[in-house]
Amino acid sequence: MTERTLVLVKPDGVKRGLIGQVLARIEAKGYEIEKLQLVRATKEQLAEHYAEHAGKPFYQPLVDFMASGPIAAVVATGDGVITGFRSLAGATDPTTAAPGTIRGDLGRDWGTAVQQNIVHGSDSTESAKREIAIWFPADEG
Ligand code: DAT
Ligand code: MG
Repeated sequence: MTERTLVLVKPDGVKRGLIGQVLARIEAKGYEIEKLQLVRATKEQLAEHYAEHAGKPFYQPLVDFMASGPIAAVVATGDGVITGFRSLAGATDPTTAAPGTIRGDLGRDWGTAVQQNIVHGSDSTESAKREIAIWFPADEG
């Protein structure tokens, strides 16, 4: 089924010049880039985006990190792109993410800052819809 997902290239990925590599992997897999924008996240956007993690010990460092520099926000579309992109991204912690994945191949400096894992990808149809509306408020679906 054709789906849409929200991908973010996080501030570490943008700083390290990895936007192109992330987009290339999405495109090489056969997904389409439907929308793409470089943004500075507002506090409100981050609070909404990471609402499920509010109150967890890593929440504040995560939000601070996400506000530390520009983010590339992407809507990608394709057959099964929601789980498909998460499989391209790899495990949350880049020290255990498999080689061949974005986090496994490109991640570094872990342990103290697992939140620096280059990309975000929506984890369900509901999350994708909710998250696309946060980063592309004018999106009509
Ligand atoms: P994912 O990004 O793989 O969907 P998640 O939704 O569980 O992972 O967490 C969101 C982000 O929060 C994740 O990309 C990195 C950070 N994070 C998650 N668990 C963490 C932990 N135990 N310590 C530090 N940061 C964490
Ligand atoms: Mg998540």
